[in-house]
Amino acid sequence: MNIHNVSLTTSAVSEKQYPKTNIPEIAFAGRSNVGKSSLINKLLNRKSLARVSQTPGKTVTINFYNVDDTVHLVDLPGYGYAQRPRTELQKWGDMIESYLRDREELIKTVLLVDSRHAPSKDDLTMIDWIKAYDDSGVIVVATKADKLKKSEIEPNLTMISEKLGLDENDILVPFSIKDDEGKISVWDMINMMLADVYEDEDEGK
Ligand SMILES: Nc1nc2c(ncn2[C@@H]2O[C@H](COP(=O)(O)OP(=O)(O)O)[C@@H](O)[C@H]2O)c(=O)[nH]1
Ligand SMILES: [Mg+2]
Repeated sequence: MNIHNVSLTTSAVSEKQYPKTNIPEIAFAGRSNVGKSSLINKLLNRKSLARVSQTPGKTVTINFYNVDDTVHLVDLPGYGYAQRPRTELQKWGDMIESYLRDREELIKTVLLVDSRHAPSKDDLTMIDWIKAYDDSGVIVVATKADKLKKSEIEPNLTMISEKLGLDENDILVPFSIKDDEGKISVWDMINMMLADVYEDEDEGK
């Protein structure tokens, strides 16, 4: 994809603030610090459009990045951060669930997990949630692949795939911000999904 104009459209704390434009959305979910913002920056060739934080957690917002009025890449609030007060957790859950359930523009939620570790209990809950609202196959991105030795990548992907219970409809790809391989794979998938959406729209005309 040739990217021309990218901007943060909205940093939403509630549904009312979600963009009103009807551009398809690809959302990125995963625990705090897994690399969601870094992946979005990498996809968009931007150093710090999406805020990459050293101290994860804090505000619960859904951030929408408009790419050439063609797609919104959506940075969902992270989970798995221990010191969150209960009210915050509740807010996080309500926000994510209503977004996954009700958001018409959402065409796919991509789950990010750390390529070095077994998925957490929260990751398993998240994939169940994603599957509950989309039965067309999950895309899982295993982040920080540069932190593994080359020989560790395949065995780790196999382990992650087993733990998440992935099947032939699901896709698991390694990703790193240090090279362009993962970026190309993720863009290929996004472009395929967008082609479907825009093709259907054309047919509907
Ligand atoms: N080595 C390496 N570090 C990464 C990668 N992706 C993210 N990080 C680092 O992981 C930390 C958390 O990243 P961030 O994008 O803020 O995670 P988020 O909380 O999921 O948005 C930052 O210090 C990033 O620089 C990667 O592919 N390789
Ligand atoms: Mg982030």
